[in-house]
Amino acid sequence: MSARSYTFTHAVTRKPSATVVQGLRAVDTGAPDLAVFEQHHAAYVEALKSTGAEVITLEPLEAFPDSVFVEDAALCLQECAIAMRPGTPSRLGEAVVMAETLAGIYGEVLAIEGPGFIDGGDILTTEREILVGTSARTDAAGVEELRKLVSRFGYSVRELQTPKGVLHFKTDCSLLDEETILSTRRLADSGCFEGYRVLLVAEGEEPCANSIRFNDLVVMPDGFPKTEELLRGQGYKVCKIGNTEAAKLDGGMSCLSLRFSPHR
Ligand code: CIR
Repeated sequence: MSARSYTFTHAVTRKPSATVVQGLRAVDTGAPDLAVFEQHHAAYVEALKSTGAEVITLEPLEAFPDSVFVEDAALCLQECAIAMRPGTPSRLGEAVVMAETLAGIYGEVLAIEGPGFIDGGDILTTEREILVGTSARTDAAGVEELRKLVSRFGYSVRELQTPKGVLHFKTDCSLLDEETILSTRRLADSGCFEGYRVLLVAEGEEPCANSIRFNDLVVMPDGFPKTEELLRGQGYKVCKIGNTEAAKLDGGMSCLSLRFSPHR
């Protein structure tokens, strides 16, 4: 049987909207260039498609500047899709819109109702468990509500802490295979990946910790040659995608898609 944590038949993405220039950012390094963002996004979609997956690309949502980062709006598992409750006011409505899209695929969509908050970017689903980092966007009540929803399907949820000053848990780590996690040193040093094989991103290349394993590919941002070499040396098939524009809004490879294989 193939690994459910990185074998996917489907992905959902959303094109960046013109309002993406107003997207949230921790540090202002200038607005993203929409045309370049669109090119990067198209290359990303093509990479996912090249693995044989069906990629649904939704039209831009002008009312939500950060809606290109679809990952935060939902968690998709084989058994169910769950609309998240994003922990920043300007993004709450994205989950409602995404729930409608996912209902068309899964039939029914569960939802985090609150009072807690949880962003998809704080959730790393591995073969054996679901890791959730509390952060400025995700709180303990959100994690507890998720735990209750997924326990009926046999998933165990482990609450961890996203490092201070880091937007999301997955800003600093990615799943590479059943037993391997790519991580920054600052996150791995917390001991949260005990029992996993951990590959550390090269010093100075921390932003590429946000990569994704999607079927046979490891999709990583362009411009991190030492980590790329490490991954290739370990036998992974690497695909590089430009990420300069999403990075201005603290976004990366995981943020740009929801990845799943629905069991209908
Ligand atoms: C935000 O601050 O919400 C967006 N500018 C970036 C979201 C990145 N998403 C992710 O890490 N999953």
